[in-house]
Amino acid sequence: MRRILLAGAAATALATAALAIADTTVIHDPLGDSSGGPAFDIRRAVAGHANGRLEHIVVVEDADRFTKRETFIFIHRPGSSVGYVVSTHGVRHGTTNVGPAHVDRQGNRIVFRFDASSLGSPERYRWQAFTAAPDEKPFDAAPDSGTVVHRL
Ligand SMILES: [Ca+2]
Repeated sequence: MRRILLAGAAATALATAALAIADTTVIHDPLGDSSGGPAFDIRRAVAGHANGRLEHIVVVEDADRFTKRETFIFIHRPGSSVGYVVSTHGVRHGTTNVGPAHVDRQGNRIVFRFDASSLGSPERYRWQAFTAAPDEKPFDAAPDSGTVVHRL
């Protein structure tokens, strides 16, 4: 009986690991392609989950105190012609704030956590991470052009 339980636990752990990998998307971006210097030069952008929330992580070359508030996630949800932007101001759908976002800088990692319900709990969405100062074109983006799918 004990052996069966352990085998079941191992199978569950494997299934959980596979699910975690299946819905984590990683985009690698070249270094040296930021017009805003190394603080805004994206090295990697990740879409995944943490503690039941959506978690996006943007890794830059050398973050400074401005990077946290000048890093954004653009999101396009199927069925919505208006995009979402996630930042230190929360989750915005057009000009409407539709939910909170917790944004934290951990070394060179900018971590965004927010609820899928803010996006209307879609099965998938498309996203692009970018760094930018207000009213300027992006310093860098990942992917460099277009968006990538995150399946929930
Ligand atoms: Ca880059």
